[in-house]
Amino acid sequence: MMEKIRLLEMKSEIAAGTRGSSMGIDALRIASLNKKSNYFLRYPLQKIADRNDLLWADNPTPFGIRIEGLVEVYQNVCDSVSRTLINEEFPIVLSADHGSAGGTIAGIKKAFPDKTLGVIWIDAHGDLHSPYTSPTGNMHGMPLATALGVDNEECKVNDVKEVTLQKWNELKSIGGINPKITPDNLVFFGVRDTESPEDFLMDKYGIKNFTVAETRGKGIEHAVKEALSMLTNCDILYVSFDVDSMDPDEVSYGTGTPVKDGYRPDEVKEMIKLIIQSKKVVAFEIVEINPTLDNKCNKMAETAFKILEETTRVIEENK
Ligand code: Z70
Ligand code: MN
Ligand code: MN
Ligand code: MN
Repeated sequence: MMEKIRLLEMKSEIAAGTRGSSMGIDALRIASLNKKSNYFLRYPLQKIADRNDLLWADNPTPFGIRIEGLVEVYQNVCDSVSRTLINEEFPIVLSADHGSAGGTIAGIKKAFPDKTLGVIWIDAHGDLHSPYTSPTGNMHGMPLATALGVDNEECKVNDVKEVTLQKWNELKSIGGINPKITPDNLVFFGVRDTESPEDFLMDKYGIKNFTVAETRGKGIEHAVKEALSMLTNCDILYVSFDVDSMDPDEVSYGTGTPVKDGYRPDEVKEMIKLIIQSKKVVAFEIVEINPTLDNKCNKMAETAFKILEETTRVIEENK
């Protein structure tokens, strides 16, 4: 049986500090047309409402910038992802900034409340901040903390307004289950740019990070096998692919927060393929493509599109 796929388009870029990732999905479309691929005609595509209108408004919550908009984004993504899963379709979330991923995790848990969910997070960043610890106030640095239900108040550096904390608590509770994942069921690949409050959490909970060097040293296949063996207690998995996990020189800096010494595109493609072949993955997300920053025309989106197309093929041949 072939897996039925549904594309979910979420153009929210309110959680990023740099403008332009909302154009990332259209950049993927252009890449598909240039490749004469009918990818975007092959699958049903559902657009999810964003709150990018807030980009033109004042933001009253400095340590959770546009957090009130992100509550709506989480809710909308959660509803679409859970409906897709309940219809026995596989959601591929094409998203602008990584803030959406907290909503995706909420949607998976809403659809499968009794299943143990594991998360494989391929990213240069840990995205483990809370309003108390964020160095920037950008919400795309916080989705995993909402999924884990951690505030990390021990590492508090910001004085956070009551209204921000109220919205933060709303974010954590979307989907009706909090926490949605436990730290032992979270595995990182490629994380190399964290702040000390994130390091504190990774140490405290023993969150495994396969660094780029470790992944290469062990070989992709062995590293993925090891990651999956850490998640054997999980019934289902979610793969979140932030394109800044890749080396900026390989993808022409076409992302908001490039970090040097990342993966080559062929490495992440292989990694994702092997993870999907475990047959436990129920949702996949790709985020943070920013064509306005690309110094080589549309190279990032073209590279990301190849990975997306191959990933989709593996999902289809899975069942
Ligand atoms: C930094 C912060 C981040 C993605 C940047 C960066 C977070 N730790 N996440 N790009 N995807 O501002 O919290
Ligand atoms: Mn990220
Ligand atoms: Mn990142
Ligand atoms: Mn485990």
